[in-house]
Amino acid sequence: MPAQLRLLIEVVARACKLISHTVGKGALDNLLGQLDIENVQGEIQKKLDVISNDILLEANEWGGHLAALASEEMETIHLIPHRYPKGEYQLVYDPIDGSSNIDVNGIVGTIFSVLRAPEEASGREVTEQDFLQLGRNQVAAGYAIYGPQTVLVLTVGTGVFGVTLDREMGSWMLTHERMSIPVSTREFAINMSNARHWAPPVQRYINECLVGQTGPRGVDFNMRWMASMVGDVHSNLTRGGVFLYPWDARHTDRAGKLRLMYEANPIGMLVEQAGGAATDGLRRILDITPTGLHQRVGVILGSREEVERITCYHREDTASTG
Ligand code: FDP
Repeated sequence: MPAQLRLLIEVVARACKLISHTVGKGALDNLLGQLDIENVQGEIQKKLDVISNDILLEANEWGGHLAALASEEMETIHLIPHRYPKGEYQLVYDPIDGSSNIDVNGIVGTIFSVLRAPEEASGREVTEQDFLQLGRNQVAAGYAIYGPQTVLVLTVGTGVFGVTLDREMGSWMLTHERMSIPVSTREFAINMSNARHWAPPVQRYINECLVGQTGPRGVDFNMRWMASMVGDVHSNLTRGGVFLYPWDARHTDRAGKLRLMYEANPIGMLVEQAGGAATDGLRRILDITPTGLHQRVGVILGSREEVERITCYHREDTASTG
């Protein structure tokens, strides 16, 4: 692994350790609740969103491994200041995924994606355009999940592994080698309260799961919804499952809720590296050409057989409606 990439991952892991510690303090350090400010997506920022964003920013600025960073919480990219050495990578992250869980002591996480700065940018400052690369070009991706245990799950394109934070020792221990998503599953994760707004292929799939043994699938399904993508995806990576946050008819102006660059792409890379699949219903997530840093996308990912089935339902629907 290139030295700068190794350093980048070490720095991100160290920052995640600090975020884990901070999340664990909660009300003790007056860290719950929201601020009176909105991020670029018009969402009210929680205190921990802002603190965690700054932790990752400050940890990564000066090490000489990055050319620039971008985050859910910042409108545009952050260039490494001239006083620090510049590196060849670009980091994109969601500092706290599942923010609505913060105040209820539920699962939250940090998601990150690593891109290489384009060669043509070597003699100049990188631009926002330089970040708009296909997900399949990511050189590394990962998440940290802050639950009963803090686990960092990582890929550099050669499989997926996880390290658990030993809180007493302050060190990461390799605990999950070669993580893989079972090809088949009988478990789905979706916010059922949005059912009436989904497109017909998603309604068809979930309805078939719900009727269980008596329906066309002939088996009963189980459901999970942790309201944190990292939590549900960690469950997929641990025991299989399919996670959906699909397009819905309330927002005809946007392709989905989740963000391509710092949610769907890194999780898509991890899921594929673990033997699963990730699509937006029709296209492989990692093949979607980004048009903006904060672009949204429909997401269907996890156990391969189920993702292929849902994608097939979308294709059939598109073929029949033209
Ligand atoms: P959140 O908005 O709370 O940060 O990233 C978006 C996300 O959480 C996912 O982690 C989660 O799966 C989903 O949105 C939760 O959305 P709902 O509140 O609509 O269920």
